[in-house]
This record gives sequence, C-alpha cells and structure tokens, in this order.
Amino acid sequence: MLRYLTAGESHGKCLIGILEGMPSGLKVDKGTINLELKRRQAGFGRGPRMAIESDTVAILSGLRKGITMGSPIALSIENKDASIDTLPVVTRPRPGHADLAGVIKYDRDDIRDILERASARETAMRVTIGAICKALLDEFGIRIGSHVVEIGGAADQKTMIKKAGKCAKIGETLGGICEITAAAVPIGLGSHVHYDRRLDTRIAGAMMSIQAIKGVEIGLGFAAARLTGSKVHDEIIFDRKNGFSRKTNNAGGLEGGITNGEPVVVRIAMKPIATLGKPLASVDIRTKQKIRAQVERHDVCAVHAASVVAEGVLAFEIASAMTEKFGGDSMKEMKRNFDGYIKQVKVF
Ligand code: EPS
Repeated sequence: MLRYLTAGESHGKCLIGILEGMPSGLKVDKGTINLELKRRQAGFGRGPRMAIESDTVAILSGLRKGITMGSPIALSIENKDASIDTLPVVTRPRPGHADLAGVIKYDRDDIRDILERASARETAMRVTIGAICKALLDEFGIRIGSHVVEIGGAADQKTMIKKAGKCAKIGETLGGICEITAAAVPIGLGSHVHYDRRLDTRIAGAMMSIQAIKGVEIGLGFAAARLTGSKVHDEIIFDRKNGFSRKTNNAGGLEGGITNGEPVVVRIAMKPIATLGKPLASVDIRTKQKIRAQVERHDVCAVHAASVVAEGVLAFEIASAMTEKFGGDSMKEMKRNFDGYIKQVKVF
C-alpha cells in the first residue's frame, strides 16, 4: 500500500510531503523531479508568483545514494515567498474559494488562515510525489502523459492564448479541460469486488481532490450516457501474439473497476480561478456589510499546471494499485511477481 501526506501553507516556510510504501531498490533522480516541478510552473496565464519561485525538491529521508530503502520518503520544497506572518488580514471572502465555508468551519477571524492551505500551491508537493511514482511505473514500462484539451471553451492554442490575454486585461479568469493518459497499464489492476477497491473510484476521487477540479470523466464519460450500448462498449479481439485487446477504448481502460489492458484515459474539468481582478459581490465577515471580494495576486489560468498535477495524481493511484497487486517491499520482488503475472496472462 502506498500513501502520502502533505503539509505547508502557500506563503509558509515550505511544502512538506511524506511518501510511504515505496519498495526498496528504486532509483530516484532529483533532477527528474525538478523537471516535473518546472513543468508545473509553466503555461500561459500563470500569475507573478511563478516568476518568484523556482521550485526544487530536497529529499530528507528514505533514500541512500539515490536509491529507496523501503522507509518513508520525506520531501520538502522551500517557498521563496514565505511572507505568511506579514501578509494582510483578509475579511472579504472570494466566491469559488474555500474562504467563507473554511473561515466559518474553523472559527477564524482572518480568511488568510484558510486560503493559505486551500491554495493550489500545495500541488507542487503532489507533483513531487507523482514524479517518484512515475519512476516506479517506468520500471514496468508504464507511461503517464497529458494534454490540455480546452481553455475557456477554445480548443486551438492561438484562441486559448488570445482569450487568456483578454481575460488578464479585464480582470477575468479561465478554466479548462485536460486529458491524462496512462499507457501500457497491465490488465487486472483494481478490483470489481468492493466499491473502495475499484480503481476508477480511486482515480475519480483523487482527481476531484485537485484544487479547482469540478468534473472527472473516464473514457467517453458523460458522452456515453447519450449513446446506445453498441456505440459505447469496446468489442473484444484476440490474436496469438498480443492476446486479448479491444477495437476501441471508450471505457478508458477500466471496466468493473479493473484495468482492461487498454490505456487509462481520464478527463478533468477545471473551473476558472476564483480570485478575480474585477471581483464579485461578497460580504465582509466582520462588518457583515456588502463589499467586493478580496483581490489577491493570482493566476488568470492554471489549466496547464492542473494537467501536470493530474499526471502526478494518476501516477500515484496506478503506482499504488501496482504495489497492491505485485507487492511493495522490494523492486526485485515486485518485478518477479509482475513478470510471473504477465506470463500467466499471456497463456490464458
Ligand atoms: C500557486 C501559487 C499561488 C497562486 C496559485 C497557485 O501564488 P500566490 O497566491 O502567492 O500568488 O499563483 O494559487 C491559487 C490558484 C489559489 O487559488 O490560491 C502555485 O504555486 O501553483
């Protein structure tokens, strides 16, 4: 079983992560993690913070000479902007953010206590953890990739960039859709036997946990509801060399909560960033007077970043399912179990 925790505020000292359950004997390259962190910081529409930070990871435990030992891996990313104690009090909740519900639930009188942790800055640590999971998956030939499908309803890059530029000028923000794929995933990860062992359950939940994600589809997703069965389900074929496969992949690689050997395909919908340059109506939590919402430094669009984050999140869920199926103590044991299973599948 793989699990992780993160800690850290957007403008606190640093972001922290602990990844537990990685098998021993896996090579982890810090440079590769840092490249993933750089990818997360890129894309058009990002705010001024990205010019301040140059996210790099410090690996504090769990590795010796760059190789995992089976012990928990402790990670940190320093915040260059660590101004949390001097930042102004926030009393005007932003619609769309955790501000209002959070400040009431946790009984604070400064919304900053909420927004600092709710911020998507936390995703830098999830990308770090995802990068280590990608290293594990790489050992089994599994590859994760993603692309931005739409931004603000536009599907071509020129229009996306134009829209983002226009939104920046008028104090607006944009969301979008990303598609994340895992290729060469073996048949049989996850299980049909119980709700919480279904891999699609876990993937959907994990995707929804990414800040600002409001929808998740696997394969055809919502479009499948508008078609007849014969147009949706993927016909089965067999040949001696490749075994069983499908003519199409409308199921997005998952049937009954189990991977079916086709690529796992996930789409996520991100809402527009909640901080608007031209803020919406709100109410001051102290005076209860009508007022415009808080304007913080912000991104206009962070869909490219979400795409990279979602890769990391998918990598974790698939790596976790892999360790469950093939054992997670050492790479040697895991590979032996994997190879034996693949042989078994080939002669089925
Ligand atoms: C982010 C850092 C933040 C924002 C963004 C994500 O930096 P700051 O708040 O200092 O400008 O750019 O946060 C949000 C989208 C949010 O709603 O808080 C990052 O590192 O990704």
